Amino acid sequence: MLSEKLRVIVADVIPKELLKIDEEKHFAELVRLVETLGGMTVVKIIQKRGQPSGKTYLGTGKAVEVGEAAKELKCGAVVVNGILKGNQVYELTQRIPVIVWDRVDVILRIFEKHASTTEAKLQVKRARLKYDIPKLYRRSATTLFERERGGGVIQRGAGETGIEAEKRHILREIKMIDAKINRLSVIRRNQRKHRRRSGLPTVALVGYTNSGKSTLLKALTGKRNVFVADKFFATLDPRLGSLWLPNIRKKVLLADTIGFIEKLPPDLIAAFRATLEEVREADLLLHIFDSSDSAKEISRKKKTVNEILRDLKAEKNPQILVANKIDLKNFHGKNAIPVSSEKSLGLSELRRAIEKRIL
Ligand SMILES: Nc1nc2c(ncn2[C@@H]2O[C@H](COP(=O)(O)OP(=O)(O)OP(=O)(O)O)[C@@H](O)[C@H]2O)c(=O)[nH]1
Ligand SMILES: [Mg+2]
Repeated sequence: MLSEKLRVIVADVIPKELLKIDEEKHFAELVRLVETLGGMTVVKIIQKRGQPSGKTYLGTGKAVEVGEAAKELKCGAVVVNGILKGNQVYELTQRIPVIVWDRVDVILRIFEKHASTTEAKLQVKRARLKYDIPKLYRRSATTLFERERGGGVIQRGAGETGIEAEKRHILREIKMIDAKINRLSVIRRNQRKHRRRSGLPTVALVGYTNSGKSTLLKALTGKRNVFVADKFFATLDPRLGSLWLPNIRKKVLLADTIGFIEKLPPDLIAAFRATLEEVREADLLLHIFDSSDSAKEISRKKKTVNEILRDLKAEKNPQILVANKIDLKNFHGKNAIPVSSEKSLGLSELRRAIEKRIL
């Protein structure tokens, strides 16, 4: 077989007022997410309408059209760039004969694929369970519907009791996972306390996914076993490295974190709270961005990162902006320290900036 890649149609609803829209740019991030998952985007479909349909997200007719295109082009999945409600998933699957995912489904699947440590796996499992609860009713309704069509006599009441039982079971499972995550976060907290007692300040690397946080950690600390990849969410089990600051003769700890992305649901962030406590407690944040992005992308991503920092109650922590990947494109911004983590450019300037803020 030549390729076993999942063929995907990506779709979105855009307000009518946006007259010209560059499809390539609009879908660039979702296409990368699909790619990270091992799929390939075959068609990009944009529907212009005031707002997504409450019933089917895409308009009803458009949904049928997308379903037909999926069949014709042998696609195995349709991915919607927004966040679908339970009933919208149900209504869409009535019209589209292949898998229907939303943006969060894709992100969760990438997380599931990349999680390697016990803690990361638990966090992802929790996020998945939480995300699936609102979809339970409709999913069960689908099964009911199919069974009814098959001629079986199903009492609706019985089905709903089943759904309640399933929901209770999931909530119990989440509780168990929380207990395990809590045990692990107690260990982390103790490690942090111990570090604090030893007087080592912590600097946390934050930023949009794929901006080069892990590469910068490697470049600054020389740490070898840090995973770097041209993938979204390469890091789910962040490492710590130590950084020697020669001018102030001090050692600081540098903490990598998971990457942020737009429309990351609060539950997903909450699932990673144990890992992200590091960010809130850091003495200094290095906010890394990819300076080879367009100005518009840079500001969109910075805004997303700052919003997530606010969610994490870390928006007031001192922050240094770091413009990474300057080897790809000249960077002229004034408020950021230009570096190339890959080519080791600008690192002494960055070290000096850290020294000034740590003193
Ligand atoms: N050209 C260039 N590429 C870079 C630079 N820094 C990182 N990269 C590349 O950017 C990609 C992402 O780098 P990572 O360090 O894994 O990014 P990250 O921010 O840790 O990403 P996540 O953990 O997925 O959130 C990799 O392919 C790196 O090789 C740089 O300074 N210049
Ligand atoms: Mg990383």
